[in-house]
Amino acid sequence: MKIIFVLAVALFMIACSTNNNQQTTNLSGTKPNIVFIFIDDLGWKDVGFMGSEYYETPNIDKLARGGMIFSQAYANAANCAPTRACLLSGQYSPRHGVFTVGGSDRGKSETRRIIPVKNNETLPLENISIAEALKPSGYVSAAIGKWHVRNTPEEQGFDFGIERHHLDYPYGHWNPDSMYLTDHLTDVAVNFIKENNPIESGNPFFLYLSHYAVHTPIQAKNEIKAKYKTKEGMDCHNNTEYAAMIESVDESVARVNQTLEELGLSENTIIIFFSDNGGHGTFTCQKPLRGGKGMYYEGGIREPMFAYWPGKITANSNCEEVIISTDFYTTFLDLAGAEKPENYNLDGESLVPLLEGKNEILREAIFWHFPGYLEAYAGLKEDSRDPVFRTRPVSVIRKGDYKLLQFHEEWVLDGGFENIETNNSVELYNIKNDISETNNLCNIEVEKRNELLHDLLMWQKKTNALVPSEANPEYKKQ
Ligand SMILES: [Ca+2]
Repeated sequence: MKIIFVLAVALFMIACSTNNNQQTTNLSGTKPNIVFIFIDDLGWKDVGFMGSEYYETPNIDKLARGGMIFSQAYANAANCAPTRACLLSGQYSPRHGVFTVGGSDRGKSETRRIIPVKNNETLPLENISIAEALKPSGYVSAAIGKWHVRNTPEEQGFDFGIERHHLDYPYGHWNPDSMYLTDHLTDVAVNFIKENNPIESGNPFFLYLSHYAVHTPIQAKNEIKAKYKTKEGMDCHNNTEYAAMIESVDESVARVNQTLEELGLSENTIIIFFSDNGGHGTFTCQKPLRGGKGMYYEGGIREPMFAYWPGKITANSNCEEVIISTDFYTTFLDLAGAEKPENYNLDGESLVPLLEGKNEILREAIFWHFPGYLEAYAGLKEDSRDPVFRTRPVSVIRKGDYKLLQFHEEWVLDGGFENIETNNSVELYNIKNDISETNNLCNIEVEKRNELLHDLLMWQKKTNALVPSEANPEYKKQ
């Protein structure tokens, strides 16, 4: 028994590094089919493979354990639209201006100290989407489900696009014929795979399956929900309806994988599973991470993620490298052997070396920029910085084990660097030692703070990031 345990630990410790017993496969330019399964608002702990004992995701867990689990995978933003814009464009938010959903001036004006930067709700057409970039390599692409960046998938270079309104789901997860949206999108995805079978067409496909689940409204199938009613919850994982929504996602993943297996496509297909932001504080939590959807603490931006590709990605491997959703664009180009678009900034790095089992990430840091406001959920106490907002304008850097948050209200209005020791404009955490972000090291590890702050300010300059700079005349001190 003890020997088995030691072996299991040894397998788990591969941690993106080469397994000596296995020949490393070169994956660049192999043109696999790419299936990107994108869940909406699914929190870091909302699946079995990340440790939930309440939510049941046996099919997701099976694929996760059959591939590589990423434990420090980040979304580019803490809410829906900006993460999608970054993922589809391969660029950080300052380059396309999609910072948030709707207006950046959420909440009451009298509670906002500073004028936020105006949000752009449209991913500009001149942006070269990942579908456009894959096209020269022969890829047929489909965007099925939530889009959220204006224009249409077709206008952004997808061969096929379909979302909720085409399928007649005007108000939520059910349509007037009592069809469940997660199932419906899965039907469309399965049909797309069958109709674009690369064995027949000769062209690989890119399937961007973007579920509306598990975003509000929280609506589940009764027959699944019934099971959770008798199951004991754990901590903040105890909402039967939310759990049943997650299980429907699990069924979707199973059906997509089963289709690939039946058509004999598995060995030429990479499946990536990811979510766009943290779980909604009303229905779930991501403990031990701090916060949830809408915050730039770990719970708002860290995502459950795996990559599965039988025979190519080592099973039971776990990758602790820090990665971010802008990396997918670059990764897919690498897998496709596609050229980077000319005169176009790409902010991500290819994850292919990690998938091959090598510890190779060249960049030193990743960044976020959120120059707006997101109001707190009514009546909900979360571990945000203040009770009124989930986040106020903030920029963030993660470098090595450290993470620094720069809060623009205090930075601009309370003296910036000059008063940094007292103005509460900066928070610094050692994420490795303090995953819950409880111990602010701003005035303790001063050298580290200044290093990260310098890098963050340089990055803002490099990306022409618009930062809030003007006091709000309507603000009233609370
Ligand atoms: Ca979302």
